[in-house]
Amino acid sequence: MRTQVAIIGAGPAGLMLGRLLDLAGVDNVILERKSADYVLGRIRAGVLEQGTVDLMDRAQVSGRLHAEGLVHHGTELSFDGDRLHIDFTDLVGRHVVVYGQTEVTRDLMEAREGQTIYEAEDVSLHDFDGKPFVTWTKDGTTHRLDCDFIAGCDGFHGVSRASVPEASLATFERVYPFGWLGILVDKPPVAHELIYAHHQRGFALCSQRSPTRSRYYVQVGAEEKVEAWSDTRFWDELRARLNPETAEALQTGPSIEKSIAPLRSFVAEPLRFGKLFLAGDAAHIVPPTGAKGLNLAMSDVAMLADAFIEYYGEHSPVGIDFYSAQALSRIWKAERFSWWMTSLMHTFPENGAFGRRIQRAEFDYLAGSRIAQQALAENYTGLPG
Ligand code: RFL
Ligand code: PHB
Repeated sequence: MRTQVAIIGAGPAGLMLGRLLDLAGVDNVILERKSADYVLGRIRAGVLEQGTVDLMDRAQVSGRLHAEGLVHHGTELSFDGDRLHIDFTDLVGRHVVVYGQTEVTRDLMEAREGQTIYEAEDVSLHDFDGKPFVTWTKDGTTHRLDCDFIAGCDGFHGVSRASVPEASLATFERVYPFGWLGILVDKPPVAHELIYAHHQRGFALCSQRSPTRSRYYVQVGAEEKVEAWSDTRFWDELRARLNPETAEALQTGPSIEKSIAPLRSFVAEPLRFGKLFLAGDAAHIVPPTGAKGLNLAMSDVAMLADAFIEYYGEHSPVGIDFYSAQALSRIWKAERFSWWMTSLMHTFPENGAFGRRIQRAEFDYLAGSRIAQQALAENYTGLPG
């Protein structure tokens, strides 16, 4: 088999890249290790920046997003019960849209015209400094795909970044000593907007997927096991971290999904190795506090798609040469914001009393400064590409 761009991974990054290339007439094949149902079953992000919504428009897959997505003009931060409303629209004239990553993935899967090979095992990348090709096995047979370029969109644990010789790659990482325990429940959200809550017991987040489906998170120790968290224990812990009115209004019910995600900041540099390009979680991880992971993956592939389209359309390598530097500049700003919001909102046992006072001062500064709120709103709703 032969194609122009071999895409590894059918998460949101791989599927969006494939869609943008299909629309531009650039031939591509996606290779995915899991089944389509497995990919759709992963509950992850929920908040889309305007740039991501615009990209869904460009990809002609935004019908359901506009019909069902929930426009949020602001969010609430609370610190030991003190509440602060951040009005994005008033502060920076922008908003975000709550629409699950699962739905983004479904919309892209349904629109897919090019070939996607699911359940491709042992995907291997070859000769990306010369004439690249990819091999995999399926149903006991080994297959080979020759290509001009490989796009590594296979997430943090994928094969693409792992195929790069260690000496060619610089990595920057911070692992946080905690994770988020998340629960999905078929009950209306406790509030119209998201609530990010700092509490001495730990961080909590009230999020949502629709008017009848809610997503809640609590910060837990890195060593915690999901089996130790009954629904009752989760709800009690969440209520203890919210202000009394919110805790009172919370509608609880049986969880339909429950999982723990570790928190990490990570960047690999550069994003190009000969004919291999990294995009999305394959290249970087942010802690979920700033809701940036999916949005960053989308902005990476928008840049990468444009680079490939320019290469094939205008026979110009400028875009592919510039991709790594252009994407990394945006990535590091999102890393900074996600780290900052994580530092403000979580409890860090090692910070001690001084660290807690500094967090409180940061919150009080934010509460009293429109300029500080504008900086938060500008970053949360998404910096320009
Ligand atoms: P994905 O989604 O991990 O997809 C990678 C795909 O590659 C496949 N794969 C392979 N395929 C072939 N061969 C191999 N060897 C392979 N290895 C892996 C995988 O099966 C998978 O299908 O990466 P992508 O596309 O870069 O997308 C990134 C996003 O998924 C991620 O950044 C977000 O989910 C992060 N995130 C959030 N981002 C936001 O923008 N807003 C949010 O509100 C938000 N909330 C979250 C989040 C992530 C979370 N978790 C679970 C880490 C909340 C949570 C709890
Ligand atoms: C979510 O709904 O899953 C979500 C929302 C906002 C975040 C992280 C996760 O910052």
